[in-house]
Amino acid sequence: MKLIYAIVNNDDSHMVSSELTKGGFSVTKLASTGGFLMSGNTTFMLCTENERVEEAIEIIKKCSRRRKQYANATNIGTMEMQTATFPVEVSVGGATIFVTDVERFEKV
Ligand code: 2BA
Repeated sequence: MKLIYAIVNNDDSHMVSSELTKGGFSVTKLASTGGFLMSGNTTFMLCTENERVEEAIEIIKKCSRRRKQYANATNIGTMEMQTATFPVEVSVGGATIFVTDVERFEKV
């Protein structure tokens, strides 16, 4: 068994969730926050047989778009010691995926 973690944009999460469920996968959705942009995203946890990992990843890929988002970069001025923030464009997604081994899987 493998455990897949997939971090996706909130705007894609409904589609990812419904397509995985349609595909017969059991998924858990967690509300998460990206450490860099400090904005909300969605983390899916999905445990499945080794043979179905690629199928799950394909569904997640198909439903997750790459987007441009803006982060506020801070520039601390040296002369007047003023703090200025300015937007920096960042490319986010489609999905960030981790696949780990599962030592034991039980439903009791
Ligand atoms: P965030 O941490 O909010 O990152 C959003 C986007 O900002 C990233 O998109 C990347 O393009 C950029 N970014 C992140 N950290 C950066 C840094 N230190 N310097 C410059 N740019 C940086 P993605 O790579 O597509 O990541 C989307 C979200 O997936 C991340 O949101 C985070 O929640 C998660 N993630 C990505 N890589 C991860 C990792 N290695 N471990 C854990 N979570 C990760």
